[in-house]
Amino acid sequence: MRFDVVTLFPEMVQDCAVNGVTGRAIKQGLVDLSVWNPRDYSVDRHKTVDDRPYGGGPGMVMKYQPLKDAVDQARQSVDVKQVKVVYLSPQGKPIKQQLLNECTDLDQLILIAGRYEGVDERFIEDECHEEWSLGDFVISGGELAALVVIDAVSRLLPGVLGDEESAKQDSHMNGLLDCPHYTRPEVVNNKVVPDVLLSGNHKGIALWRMKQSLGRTYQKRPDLLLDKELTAQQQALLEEFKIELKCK
Ligand code: 4GY
Repeated sequence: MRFDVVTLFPEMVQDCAVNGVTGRAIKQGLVDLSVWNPRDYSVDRHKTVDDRPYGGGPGMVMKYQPLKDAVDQARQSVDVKQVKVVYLSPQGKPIKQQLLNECTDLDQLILIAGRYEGVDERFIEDECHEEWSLGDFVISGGELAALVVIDAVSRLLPGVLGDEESAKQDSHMNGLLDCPHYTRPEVVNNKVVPDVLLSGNHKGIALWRMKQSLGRTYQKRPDLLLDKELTAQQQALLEEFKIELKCK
């Protein structure tokens, strides 16, 4: 899969993406990353990419033309079928695991990282298929949001994670929060590791983990349980968790 980021800070994106899981995916040839700087497509002698907002007010707005030409180059640099252009902003659709899962079918995902007060609305309307948000807060530019999307989608691609660290086990892949994890030593601050995890009983461990996932979701993110169908076994595990909670 190929990612293209349109950004005034191409080094920020490249320097970050060469590390960790994304870096390994790129080295393995499972992911391609290209960056496109609108400044390289500015046509005036000052290489202008922004201008004052119509109607007045503080800050600057990214101009349509340098952005449009940068996206066109990104599109024309490969001949593939499934292409999506996404603008990242707090006005976008909140990013959920499901949305990212659907991206794994794409050949090319073009991410637009805005700066200043944002980009000319006509660019969003006419050149972007979708607008996505990390959440209800503001960061200084779309680069970090683009990196989040690249990381989250890359780790879903076949071969990127080893069998050991498989994405299938991740929190949210099943619509639930992750279970607690423990490693050595067996006692920390007088707290012992839950017995079942030391038992070697794999069936028992799997059931305990599912119960914890359900219980933590119920306690920390009850909203996630509203749009989820639990199996009869899961309902029973959650009831057990609630009873144990009352006993504490
Ligand atoms: N939240 N989710 C977000 C953001 C700020 C474009 C410059 C967010 O995705 N991006 O806060 N982006 C950018 C938006 C103009 C500031």
